[in-house]
Amino acid sequence: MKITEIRLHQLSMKMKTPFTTSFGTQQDRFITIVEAIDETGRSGFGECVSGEDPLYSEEFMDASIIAMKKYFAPMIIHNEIDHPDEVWELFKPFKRNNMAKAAIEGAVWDLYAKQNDMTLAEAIGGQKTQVEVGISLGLEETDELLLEKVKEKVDEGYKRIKVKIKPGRDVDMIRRIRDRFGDIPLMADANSAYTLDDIETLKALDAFDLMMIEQPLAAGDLIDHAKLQKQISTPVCLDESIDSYQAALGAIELGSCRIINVKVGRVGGITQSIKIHDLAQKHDIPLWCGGMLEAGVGRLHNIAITTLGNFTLPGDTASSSRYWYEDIITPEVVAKDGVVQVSSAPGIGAEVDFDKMQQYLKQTDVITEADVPDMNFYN
Ligand code: OSB
Ligand code: MG
Repeated sequence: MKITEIRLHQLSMKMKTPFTTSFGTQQDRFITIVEAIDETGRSGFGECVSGEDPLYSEEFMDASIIAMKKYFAPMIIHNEIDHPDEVWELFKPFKRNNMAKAAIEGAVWDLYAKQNDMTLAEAIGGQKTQVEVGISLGLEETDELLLEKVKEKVDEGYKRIKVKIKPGRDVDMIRRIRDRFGDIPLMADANSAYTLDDIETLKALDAFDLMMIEQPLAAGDLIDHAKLQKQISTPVCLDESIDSYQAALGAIELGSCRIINVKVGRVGGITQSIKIHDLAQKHDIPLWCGGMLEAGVGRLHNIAITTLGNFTLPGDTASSSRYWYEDIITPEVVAKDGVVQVSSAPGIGAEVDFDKMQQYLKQTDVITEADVPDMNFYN
């Protein structure tokens, strides 16, 4: 395929409610929608999930936009591609910047699927026609407020409830949720807020039969996570730590986790996600798809990857309306009783609605052949 133009639509979207994790609170979400256009004028879409600031990981949106404009978009325009798996190889000279790489690669995957009249799920080899989803609830000012949110989401039928924890907002808060809601499928996400010095707190969480504890320790701490997993019965799930296929391999070999949260952006795209999927499957490590407070395009990519067989646990991809007053796609993503139907329309399965997107649009950068720099790594 020949991609002649890439557009970077930069959006500022306000979430319905603020979202608080152990690393901060956010309500404004800056999102870049990547549109890759082929010579017939057909468009494929990807979404860059980088945060506004480098708090979740080292990537942040301003840097991702530069990386896409300067390196990844020109590289795609300069090269003819037969299959989206080639994109990761093309990008290889450039280190990391996984969320920027994944956003461009995602647009190529969508375009490839549309050119071949397939759904994105079919293009990546997924079989499911519907996927199960849970919900991720941020920290609230008080436990009472969180309990109200949990009630609302249990009533809406989400397949599991994930709550954020941090030191001081952990054992008692989880106990209150268990006391109130009995044996609902419940898990906790620490976003790296603990160290092995907190072992007694982490052991205390074993009493609550959590499905898993997500990323208790820092991203680089595969060895400490392995030590922790030996001392607690709750399965450790890694999120931030799994930033590559190699990291997944390391975590599995060291016993750092029993479950992996796959985020397409964090690992550098769909091709890498499939590689990690196949590795985890071989080692009986179940997967689920994590969320990054995505707009509709990213949400649809998440659904597509979840159709792969080893995504056996409910992911974070809740309804568009849980985040946005109006999403940028038609139709929006809807979870009913914790189940999202996989669209049978080609590619991501919904239209990017430019009328709806207009209200959020701050800037569109257009990259064409004229923007391909004369540098030897482009050969
Ligand atoms: O750790 O999973 C996380 C949001 C932003 C950054 C990191 C995380 C999250 C979430 C929200 O938990 C998931 C979602 O609903 O999109
Ligand atoms: Mg997480």
